Amino acid sequence: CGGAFARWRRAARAVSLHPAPRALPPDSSTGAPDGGGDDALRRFWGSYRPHVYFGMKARSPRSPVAGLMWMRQLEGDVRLRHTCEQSDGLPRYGWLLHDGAHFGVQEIRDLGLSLQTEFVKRPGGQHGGDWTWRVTARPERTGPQVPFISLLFYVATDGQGTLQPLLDGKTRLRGLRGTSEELGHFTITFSQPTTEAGTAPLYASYNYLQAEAEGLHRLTDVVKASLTPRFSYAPPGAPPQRYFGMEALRGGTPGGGEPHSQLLVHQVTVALPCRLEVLFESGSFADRPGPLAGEALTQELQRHRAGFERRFEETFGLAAKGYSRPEQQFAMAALSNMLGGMGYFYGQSLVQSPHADHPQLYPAGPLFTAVPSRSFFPRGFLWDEGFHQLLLGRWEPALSREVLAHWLDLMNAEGWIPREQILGQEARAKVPAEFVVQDTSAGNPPTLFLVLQQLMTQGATDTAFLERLFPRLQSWYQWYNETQAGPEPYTFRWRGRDQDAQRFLNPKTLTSGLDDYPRASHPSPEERHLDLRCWMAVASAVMAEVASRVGQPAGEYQRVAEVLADDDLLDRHHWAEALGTFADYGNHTLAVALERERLRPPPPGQPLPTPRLVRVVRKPPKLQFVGGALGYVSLFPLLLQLLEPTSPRLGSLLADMRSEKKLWSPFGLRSLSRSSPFYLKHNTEHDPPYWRGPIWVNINYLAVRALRHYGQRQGPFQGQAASLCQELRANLIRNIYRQYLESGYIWEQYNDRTGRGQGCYPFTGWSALVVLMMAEEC
Ligand code: 6A9
Repeated sequence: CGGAFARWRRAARAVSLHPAPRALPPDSSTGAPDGGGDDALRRFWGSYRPHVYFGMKARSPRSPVAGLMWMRQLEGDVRLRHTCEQSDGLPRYGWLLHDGAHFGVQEIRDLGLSLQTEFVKRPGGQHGGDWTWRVTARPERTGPQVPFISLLFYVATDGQGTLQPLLDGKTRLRGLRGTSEELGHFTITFSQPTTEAGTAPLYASYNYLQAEAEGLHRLTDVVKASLTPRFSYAPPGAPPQRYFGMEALRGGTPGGGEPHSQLLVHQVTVALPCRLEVLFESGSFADRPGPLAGEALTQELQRHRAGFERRFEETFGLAAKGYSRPEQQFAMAALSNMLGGMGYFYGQSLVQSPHADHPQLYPAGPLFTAVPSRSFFPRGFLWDEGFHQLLLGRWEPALSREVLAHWLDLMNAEGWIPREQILGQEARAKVPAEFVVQDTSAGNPPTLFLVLQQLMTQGATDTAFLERLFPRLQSWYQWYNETQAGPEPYTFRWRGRDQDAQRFLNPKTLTSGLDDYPRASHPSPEERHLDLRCWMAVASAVMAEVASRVGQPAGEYQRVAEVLADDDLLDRHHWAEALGTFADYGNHTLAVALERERLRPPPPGQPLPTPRLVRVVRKPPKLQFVGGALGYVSLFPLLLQLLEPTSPRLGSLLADMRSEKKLWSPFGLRSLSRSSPFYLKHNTEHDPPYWRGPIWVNINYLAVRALRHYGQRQGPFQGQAASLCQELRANLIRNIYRQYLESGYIWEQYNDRTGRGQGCYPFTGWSALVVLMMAEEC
């Protein structure tokens, strides 16, 4: 009975938030000026719905949302575009300019059609001010001839607030009046379509829908269910043409359930080219100089564009470094996509504690974060975020501070932060059920320490900020030390490796972030993971620095930092003399292979079952350094700059890096050596190689950064590091830029033989670090 109670208490701790005062000042994301201050007000509205092609919401838990859908009215091929989907096959889309606070300019190329979607905000009043959208649609020379299109502008509530349609005739929604908790009263106005230049109004057909939805994740379904092809588009002097338009829903809302959202949609069917504007006006904004529309809007956009370019050059200096105009535009787009990929999510994770029988709901909370990919992973990932903020922290340190605070505020009473944040119904809708639950014993590299380190170096952290973070940082640091400890002092081990070793060529280690990177063939408590040890060395050093800045005892952090940076101890735990490199240690054999399982012949008349691939182990494993795994993990002591500039190990890592038989490619460092038996190997039939050869930009960024570091420090390898830095940096920039021009996108990874982008796209999470590589010369 006492045992059961203790277990219950521990299970409860897993879903209790950390008791320290919040790192985020109260109300820091509300629109009220007396709440969070200027920054909060400035950032209240934004394109914080990165999973839709174009949409906005406010940073409040249940904000009303606005968005755009469109259809090309092509005979026999009408598709509704709304959420970013790779299966839409758009030739390109993304932000060309976006400053993270005031405005953004996006280009979307569909087949036969391009859309420019712009927004500008205007401060004023008590609730985050006004904003206007401008959507300009043009025909594209390539692709099918699109005679006319429909643009569908919508506004939806998320469980609170009201929307009241303002109609012009029966089918034209000219605007709406609304209220919500944090927005107060507001109006939205849909302007009539005009020519591209905004001069003359254009003929258009209108449809209008007022409906309920089970939630924001159902908006597409509701609109789809309302479409019928019975409408007629009949500009004067031309023959009428049928088109798909919305009409009132019959037979209830798709999905059923209690309606949670009110939805108003304005459909404009119009010929190309055209331009439309949507004005949001806050009721509390009394002394507005005039509507933010037409010429006034053009001027505001112009002013913001000029300001952006100036600030971009001041921050990154690419023109001064001699980059061409198209290269600068590429870099601006990369940064803008990371900023335009910021989301504001609110909701509850589902987590599994070892002390609980079932997954439990985590407390509800907000997360303001960049996302790795708008189409494929439009949500927060812990270690990705550290890389994102290395870039965004240069653009706007205050933004990074807020993001850090949001992440730390999601910590539980054990000091754990969920790795993948699937918050809210829209986020949940994108993830297959088996991936939703987050394990409370699962870690992920603590890259947020790199961000803190960077911000401190930039002089962008005041004591008050560090004081608010400190108790949480302490717990986070302690969580790693206690739960991810290795078999010996000062060694570490990722928990959460795949248990079913039979199924995999090499059981994965998702928690490390390097998924299928080969580790010991047989997971065991004897394992020591080199990458985690190096992360902990950085974490310790940063903790020491933060502690001393906030006047807390720093000695113990400092001591551990020194122990973990000691090259002799590192050698003892991780230098594999026989392999000539640093390595993991564990229960390992290389004599493994995937083979078709042998099945007994079925009884007569029964069909032959399909044999699966299973792992066969030809030689039993033994405790040893993990061979056959030269790659990113081996480089970690260099990547995180733990080696002394005089260390002979530095020389051998540089040689491995530069060897074309091992890690070097003309497009960047490959994740796994070409000489590894795991190089480009499937892990199961359905699990293609991921971190087994392809080039990943986050680690390559660390490599360039570290080579610069060693290139600036006296030692026997200084010259070699400096020249590798230049070569590697140039290879990466050249290839990522070229792939962008050719494919229209920045990618999740790059092929080590062809340089081609692969994996998901657009991926303007850490791959956008190319901007820093351009800005930071060797
Ligand atoms: C599975 C599929 C619609 C994998 O960038 C995010 C992470 C990285 O943190 C990690 O290091 N990516 C890398 O190895 C993507 C993970 C996506 C998992 C989602 C569900 C949903 O499909």
